[in-house]
Amino acid sequence: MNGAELTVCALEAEGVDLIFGYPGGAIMPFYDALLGGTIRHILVRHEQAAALAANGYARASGKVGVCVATSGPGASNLVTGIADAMLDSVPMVVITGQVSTALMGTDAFQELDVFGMTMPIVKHSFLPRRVDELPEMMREAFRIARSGRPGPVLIDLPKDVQTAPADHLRPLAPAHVPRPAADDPADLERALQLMRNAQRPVVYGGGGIGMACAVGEFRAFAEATGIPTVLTLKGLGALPAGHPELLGMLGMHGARSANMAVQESDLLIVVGARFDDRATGKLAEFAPHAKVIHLDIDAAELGKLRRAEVALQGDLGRNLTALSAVRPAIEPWRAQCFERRTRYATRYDAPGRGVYAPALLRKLSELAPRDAIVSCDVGQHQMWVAQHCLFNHPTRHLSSGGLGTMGFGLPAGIGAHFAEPDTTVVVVSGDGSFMMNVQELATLVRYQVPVKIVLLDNQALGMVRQWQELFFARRYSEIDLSDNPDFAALARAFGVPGYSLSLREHGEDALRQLLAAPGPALLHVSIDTQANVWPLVPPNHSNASMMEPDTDELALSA
Ligand SMILES: Cc1ncc(C[n+]2csc(CCOP(=O)(O)OP(=O)(O)O)c2C)c(N)n1
Repeated sequence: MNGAELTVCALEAEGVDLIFGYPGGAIMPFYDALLGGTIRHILVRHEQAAALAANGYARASGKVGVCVATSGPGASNLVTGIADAMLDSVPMVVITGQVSTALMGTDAFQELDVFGMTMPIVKHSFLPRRVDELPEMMREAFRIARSGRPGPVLIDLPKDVQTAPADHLRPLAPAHVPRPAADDPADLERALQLMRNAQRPVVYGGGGIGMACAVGEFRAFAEATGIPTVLTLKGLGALPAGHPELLGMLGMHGARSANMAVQESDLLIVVGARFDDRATGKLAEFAPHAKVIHLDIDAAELGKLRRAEVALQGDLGRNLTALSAVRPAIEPWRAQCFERRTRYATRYDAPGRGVYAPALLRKLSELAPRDAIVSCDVGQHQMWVAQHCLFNHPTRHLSSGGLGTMGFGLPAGIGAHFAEPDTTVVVVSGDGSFMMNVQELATLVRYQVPVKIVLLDNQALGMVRQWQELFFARRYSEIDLSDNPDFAALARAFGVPGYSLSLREHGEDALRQLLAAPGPALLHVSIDTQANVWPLVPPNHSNASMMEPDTDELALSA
């Protein structure tokens, strides 16, 4: 056995049965070792897609996603996918080949300091110099990736470490990650006291709920306390769509009733969320009257952007269960919140015969199985997915929230399929984003991955166009994509059935046809080139100042 074979055995010992990657010189011993093992390797067509597929796999399954690339350009192509995992707290182990230790620092062929390059975007990194370091290092890499606040861990494997004899070594059993304790009863009692005294409490739930596997406890908490709840982009699904306590998403493109409730609240119970600026708007004016109870596993988040009256760092599920003991007497507040939810509910009866993207996405969500996974790209369509698709669990909604990575949707959707081969996976993309990882159509075909793609084509970098319209006096700069290829024909050229849709009245049939396709399929949808996402809180404004289509933009910027 050599170091590479030992590495493969260590992956197997960690329960890894699938990895995404792309080979090259410095990682060849590892690829050779794969031939003798049980791990299935998915060959993507660009390393960025390997990192994003591992990322999507981890988001959908909760398991650690693994990707592999060679040194130099292979490693640098992974960077965006690693950063994406870091900003969205996704557990990943990233293995890169490195030149032999004797050549390191000599500008050898395909030598890049990936350890240094990725330092700010990983939870931890390893660069073993001796084969003896491998067993402990592999176990630590997986422990770190999945413990506490999850994140990506890099293993940069020099070629001579991969080829070194390792017969005297064995992989270690996976590390046990103990569940954190609940918090101090005195802190919990202070939180309960704040809840008892609150007149206008709101729960603000984020991605941490899903990652802590605390969805059940969160739902029980919402039902026991009856506190109106808003969710972040990454928290969507923590309460299922249509849940009686759910007001909707908060933030820049949030629901009016959700943002109004937060702004008026006198107690904010923040659960696995981090006061991201897309959620809070202008921080100084966010929930100005609210005291804060903040529950988060990461001590660095507590008090980072907003002081908390009570900070609870312990186990989310246990703390939520402890806080479920109180049901504040807040009937008038509940009635006011839920009345506004009805009053400001989305309408889908837009005029015209063209496809209205929000209505199409709502229909897609109604026609797809309840547990379908929607993986989206970045831009207007991403916000429409968050606003109009119906999510029943956070793992059903794959969206690049922190980094906003165009090109995320298709590879993450591929990863999700491999995590749950029997689940319907839909990729919703834009004409700009789709081109960033379009080569992965070849991966769909090679593995017959039955991902369904809905490509919303507005012939523009729509979200940038919208901002130029609203905040740069319609001075449009480099957003035109009217020379797009024929996407349905492009899909067919790869071997993926491609259809087109441009009339609203054909929308339902087209979606049914797409969902019924036995393998991968793409629906190219022409939408209004001027469509905007509403409502919108202008950047650096309070969430109280939501723009609607007819808002006077000058009045707002005053
Ligand atoms: C890799 C990357 N480059 C640039 C951006 C900036 N950006 C955000 S949204 C957007 C436009 C996306 O266009 P498209 O995919 O067509 O989606 P649409 O907004 O039209 O729905 C751009 C350029 C980004 N988020 N990611």
